[in-house]
Amino acid sequence: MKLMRNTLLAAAVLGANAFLFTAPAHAAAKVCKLEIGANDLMQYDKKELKVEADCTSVELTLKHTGKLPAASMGHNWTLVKTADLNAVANDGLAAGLAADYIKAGDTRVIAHTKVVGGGQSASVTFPTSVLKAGESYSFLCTFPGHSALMKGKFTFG
Ligand SMILES: [Cu+2]
Repeated sequence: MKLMRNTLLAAAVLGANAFLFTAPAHAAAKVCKLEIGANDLMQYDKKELKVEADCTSVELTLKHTGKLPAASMGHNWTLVKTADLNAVANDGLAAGLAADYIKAGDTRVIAHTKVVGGGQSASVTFPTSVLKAGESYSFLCTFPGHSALMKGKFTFG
């Protein structure tokens, strides 16, 4: 019995060493790219975005496929915990276009793009180390009045 336990332990140690040898930390970096469109009808073209657990960072690109300017139909992409969605949207109202309708120093905002108008794109990159598997996340547009329609589910893990 003792011999069997030692054998299992040796196998576990060998397994761990093999993993360390074949997967150095710098080679494990994986940037996962996401794209989402937004239009002049105050809509995103996706209701859900998913990031796999092995992604080390996310590069999201928002494309405004409409024609209207940012001042009247601007869109951003903002990532929050679902529980913070309404509060972040409400606090963003007063922040104004120059601040991308994001309250200054809002720590509930995990990541966001700037506000873009028709024909424009914006990207944001963030590490997945700021996300927790099992947490409920949502994305939204914080342009005044838009989050009623412009929101969706963001899943990690
Ligand atoms: Cu919008």
